[in-house]
Order: sequence, then structure tokens, then C-alpha cells
Amino acid sequence: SDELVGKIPYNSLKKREHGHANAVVPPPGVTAQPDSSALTASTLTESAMTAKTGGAARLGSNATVESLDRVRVDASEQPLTTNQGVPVSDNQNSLKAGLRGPSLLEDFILREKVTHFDHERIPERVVHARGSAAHGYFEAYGALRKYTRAAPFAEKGKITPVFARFSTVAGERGSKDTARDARGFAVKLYTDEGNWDLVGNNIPVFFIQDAMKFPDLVHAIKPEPHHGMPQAGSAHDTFWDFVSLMPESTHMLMWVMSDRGIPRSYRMMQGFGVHTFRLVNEQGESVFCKFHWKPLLGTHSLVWDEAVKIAGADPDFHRRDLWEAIESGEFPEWELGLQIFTEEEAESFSFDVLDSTKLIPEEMVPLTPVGRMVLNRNPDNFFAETEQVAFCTAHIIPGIDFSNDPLLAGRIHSYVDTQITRLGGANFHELPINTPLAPVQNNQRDGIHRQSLNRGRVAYEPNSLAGGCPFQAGTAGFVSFPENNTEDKVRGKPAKFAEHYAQATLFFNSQTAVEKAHIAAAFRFELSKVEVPAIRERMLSSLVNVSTELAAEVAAGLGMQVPAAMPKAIADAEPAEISVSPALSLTALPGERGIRTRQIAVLVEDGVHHAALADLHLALTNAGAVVHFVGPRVGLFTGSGEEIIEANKSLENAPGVLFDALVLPDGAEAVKALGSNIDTLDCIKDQFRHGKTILALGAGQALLEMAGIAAARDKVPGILLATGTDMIEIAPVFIEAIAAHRHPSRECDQPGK
Ligand code: HDE
Repeated sequence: SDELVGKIPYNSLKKREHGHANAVVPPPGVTAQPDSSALTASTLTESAMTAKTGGAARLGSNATVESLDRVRVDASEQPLTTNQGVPVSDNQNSLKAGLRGPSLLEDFILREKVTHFDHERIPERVVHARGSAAHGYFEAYGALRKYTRAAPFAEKGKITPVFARFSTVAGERGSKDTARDARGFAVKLYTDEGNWDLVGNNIPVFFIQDAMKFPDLVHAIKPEPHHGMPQAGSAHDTFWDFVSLMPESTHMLMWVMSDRGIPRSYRMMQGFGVHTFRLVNEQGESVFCKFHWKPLLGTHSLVWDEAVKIAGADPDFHRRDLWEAIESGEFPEWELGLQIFTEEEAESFSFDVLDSTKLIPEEMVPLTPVGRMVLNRNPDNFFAETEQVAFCTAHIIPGIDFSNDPLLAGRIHSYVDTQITRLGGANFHELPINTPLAPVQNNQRDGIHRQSLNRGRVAYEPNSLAGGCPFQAGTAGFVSFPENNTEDKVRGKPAKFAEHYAQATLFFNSQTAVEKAHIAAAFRFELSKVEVPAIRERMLSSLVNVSTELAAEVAAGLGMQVPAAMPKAIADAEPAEISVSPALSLTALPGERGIRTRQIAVLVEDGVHHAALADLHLALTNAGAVVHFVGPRVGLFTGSGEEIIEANKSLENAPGVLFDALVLPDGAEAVKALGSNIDTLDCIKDQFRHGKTILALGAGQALLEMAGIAAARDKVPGILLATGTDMIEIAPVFIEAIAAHRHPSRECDQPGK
């Protein structure tokens, strides 16, 4: 408030003390230091305009980013200090009684440094340990008051800051990004009425129907407890033992074995809230709802051989991809769509909407687009933000409520509980990344690492000494939807939960031929790693219930006979509403942004024809792609016309699998040198094998043959041949081919091909 101006010591590193915006202004006579946030201005700018809202997000604003200013530390031009702020004169040598004498116990500087180091690690998340996150905002397309009073949807153009974290599930914190797995898609919205965490996955269904089975599921998929293997992988006996005994997991297995399990990028995958939630409006009326995030870049995936090789070449593949895109100003964006339906409609479905192993086909309940999320700033500090962020399904706000999904019920408990161990106590909500922007006042007190300085003598309610404050908000606060429950207390499941296969079949039947082949290959690979034959057999018998075509393909790949179908839990299930849902194929979302952010490798050597490469570089860069000159080594090369070309990557430090497309240059001398390099040939073979676009210029076409791809020379999808001089015609064709992401008809990953 005004009376505090000048009384708060000005600290340029803590410009925005909570509630004291005036602290931003230095008192008279104090010179403000340079604004550290200016250093990252390029990543702060929100994109200006959206066609759907017609409004503009405020430029450069992001309330979470600003509120974190109070804890940002910038050491530029500052002396080194201890944690008590004491300047340190010597950071090289411990204190000793004589140069060759014993170190002294009194060396508080050494002891503080080492003690702090000793305690740097915290327990990793029991699942989703490996993740990457970014700041951004959600922008509403329009008021959604008819359905919900939730703050982010209050009006057209409203901006709500967010922090989103993407993750793998099974692997430990340092595991590879490209493991076959579901991906976490967790969004914390810092709304006017408190934090709302939408903690979802990139797959709309889950393995199990009831929270009671979650520890079993996770124990089965994690490294086996006796020897701690395998890391970040489901291809082992305990996982398949469990899921083959749990037919309800079959639907999600189909998704994880599909290309959804190996996304190309966090920026190119969908997100789903999975459970049915409730929307509640001002009048207290409620509808059911499912949340969907759709990436503007489209949904794209890796192929398995590529994922395996990337895991070695760059285990941080997805983390790097997200970081670099945001740093370069290519802010990833998703549209939030809601499936809104009434309880009465839900009653009529052949499946139960409280069963998280089922989705609602978009053909039955279409998506209503309600807003967009843009991620426009990387964290400053991985630990403080990405590691310490605490997502909890219990964090909901007025206007959103839970359904009775028994899986969701367990999560409401689990997430808060797990943070207490992981973040060391009940005050994890006070860690800067977790503090709401909405004010927090209550009578909770104390505990380890308490930050708030709650004033006054009252920490109870009712009270008269504090005038009854903080007072109950009444209907302005969160009111649980008054759902009527009159049934007996039981341990059991509703009847429709017993149907386990209809949607697994729906999913399989909705895939393209290539997607189906990849699913079969994934089952084949995973089950081939299972050592106990009875487990393979049991899983196959379950797959027979999904698709005899799939079961036969997998059985053949394992050298087995197709067994009899596993008996179903229910014989007279209601017939499914639809048998094909095109929205379930990855091809349904090709994306709207062409080749933006695609990584293109242009091979270089001494003697390359430079002019065409320069033209191509320009055309690709103008289309938003990221072009890398890749040599047998990094450094400078000389073109055939004495031009200097710098290779920023080498085939050793960046093998072909890291790129979305490849250019083979013209220039006889260069081609000869490249052709005698095994890394070049491996690179070309991988690009070919994985169905990626290759443009071969002039003499560079010979490299295809040298790599053993003679057949590729004529009219093979995604292999483009050009003279190597004029790029005007070929560049647009190349760009279009890259935008297709992959040319699956050319893939040759099946055994024997
Ligand atoms: Fe989680 N899950 N989960 N989960 N989950 C955690 O919370 C849990 C489930 C999901 O980026 C843990 O903070 C139970 C479904 C994501 O920090 C833990 C059940 C979905 C993340 C936990 C489920 C998810 C988690 C571990 C079944 C998709 C990472 C660390 C009842 C809708 C969030 C933590 C982040 C993390 C429990 C099932 C998504 C232990 C008990 C279904 C994205 O609390």
C-alpha cells in the first residue's frame, strides 16, 4: 500500500514482493539496477493476436513469470557470498593450519558449501520422474458461463498464466526421452480463483479402472526389484505378466504400442484429462466434460528403430526440442477442446464414463474448442521450477468438479500425499513455482520451511479477536456439486466396467495400415523380450479378442501359433455405437504449421557446390525450418568455388536420426569424400529406412547408390532428385515432402525387408 512506499528496502532482485507492487519503484536516491528480465525479453513476448478471440494477449506479460521475479537471482557483476550473504575471499582453498597442515574445523565456508552439496538431491517422482516444463498462458476463445463459472473461461480473450510439464512415466529422472511409454501432460493454471492443475497424459485412457491397482501396475512396469532392470521400458516379464492378467489394460496397451508411445516431440502430441470431470455454472448446474489438448504442429511420432538410436545419440531429445523451440521464439501451442455431455446422455452410452479405460469417440460427442495454450518461456532453473512443481489432481477451482471415477478418487489423495515426501513437508505450496497468484489466507500454520509470516494472534475460526477473519466465502467459494448418493457401501465395479475389448478393437480398426503394422511390431518386440512363454501366450490370447489379424501378426513374429481367445468377463456386452473413429488415427491431425521447427541436415565436405545449398538454406529457413550444415567433422569446409562453409554439427556428434530430412550436396570431389565415410552412409541408410525425406542434388545422387539404395532412384516417395543448380522449383517440393513428416510406404522395418 501507499504508506509502505519508501519503507520497504529496495532490492532490485526481488522487485515484486507479494502484495507490494510498489517495491518495484526504487526509493529516492537509489539507482535502479538494470532489469534482469530484459535479458530474456525475447522469450517473454506473447504472440500478439489470435483469430479466434480477436483480442490481443498483453505483450510481454505473464503473471507467473513476473511473480517469480521476487526469487530470481542474477549474479552478474556480484561478489560470491556464503548463504548468509558474507562475501567470500577465496573459493579455491580450504582453511589450513599451515600450507601442508591439517584443515580446520572452523572453516565455516568449506563446511557450508559441502553440507549444502550433500543435501542437493530430493526423491524423484515415483512415476513421471523424467520431465521438462515451460511457462506460458491460456487464452479463452469466449465466455463459457453457460456451463462453468471457472475463472479461465470467464470471458473472451482472458489470459491465465500456466506452467506445463511433460514427462515419461516409467523411467527414472536421468532416463532417455524416447522410451516407449505414455507421456504426462500436466498443466498448472494460476487462475484468479486459485490454482487448477489439469494433470493428464498424451493418451486418453488408462491401464486400470480403480486406484486400488495403481501400485501394482507401477511395480510391474518399473525395473524388476531383484536386479533393477530394465530402465524406462515395459518390455519385460513383470509388466506383461500383470497386463495379460488385467484385460482392462488392453485398450491402453493398444495406444502405448502404437506410435503414440514414441512421439516426435512434446510439441507434437495431444493431451487428455482422461477422467470425466464436471463443469458447474453459477446456478449450480452441472454437465460432464472431458478435456483435450490438440497441438497446432499436428501429431507426429518416431519409428521404433529411430527412437532406439536417438536414445543413444541424444537421450535429451524431447527436452532439447522443447527448450530450443521456445528459445528461438517458436512457441508451441495447443487448442483446448471440451467434450461436454449430460449425465443422461452418459447413461445411454454402451460404456461407463466413470471408467478411465474408455474414451468417448469424438464422433459421439464432438469437441468444443474453448481456448488455446501457448508456452512462451523456458524456466530459469530446472530444479526450482520443473523439479519442484507439484501437480495435484486435488487442485481444482470453483466451476470444475470431480466425477465419481474411482481412479480419479485415488489420485485426489495421492498427489498431495506424494509431494509431502518428495518436497519435504506440508508447505510445498509455498515453493515459488507452486504459489497461487490468488491470495492465500487461512489458519494453517507452521511446519518445516514455512515461508509466510502470518500476522496476528488468531489462527483459529470462529474467532472474534480477528473480526471472524479470514471469513468463509459462502457460495462465492468452492461448492462441491451436490450429487445424490443413495447406494450401499460396497467394494465392486459397475456392470459396464466388465467390457474390456470393444474400444481396443475400435482403436485398432481406426488406424491406417502403417499404424497397424507399427502396433503389431511393437507387440512383437515387447513380447519377444518376455522370457516366460506362458505370459506371451496369455497376452496373445487376449489380443485375439481385439483383432484376429493383430493376434496372427504378432504370433507369427514370435514364431507361435495363435492361441484360443481369452474368456471374456462379460458375454452379453452392449454393442458399441461405432466401429471406426477416424479421430483416433495420428493422421487425423497433420498440423497447421508446415515445416516450422523441423531439423534439416545438409551434408557438407570440401568441394561441395555452395550456391544451391545457400539458396536451399534460405528457402528452408524462410519456411521456418532449422537447417544444419553437417560435416564429417565440425568446422570450416571450402566449397568448389572457394566459399567457406561452417559445419555446426558432425555426423559423429549428430547422427542422421536426429534430423527430419536430409540434403545430399552436389560436387564430385565432396561426394567422393562423403561416400568413403561410413557415418555418411549410415546416415543415409537411416533416413531411408525411417521414411524421411531425402533431397539428392546432382552428383550427390550417387550417394544413394553407395548407401545401397539403388532402388530408391526412381519415383520413390520422399526421395527427391535435382540437378543441383536451380533451387526455385525443387525447394517447394522438398518443403511439401518434409511437411508430410514421413513417407511410410518406404519404411522397411519389418523382419526380412
Ligand atoms: Fe499420476 N501420479 N497417478 N496419473 N501422474 C503422479 O504425483 C497416481 C494417473 C500423471 O509432471 C505422482 O507428483 C495414482 C493417470 C502425470 O509432475 C503420483 C494414479 C494420469 C504425473 C501419481 C495415477 C496420471 C503424475 C508421482 C491412479 C493421466 C506427473 C509424482 C489412481 C490422467 C505430474 C507426483 C508432473 C504423477 C499417482 C494415474 C498423470 C504418485 C495413484 C490416470 C502427468 O502422485
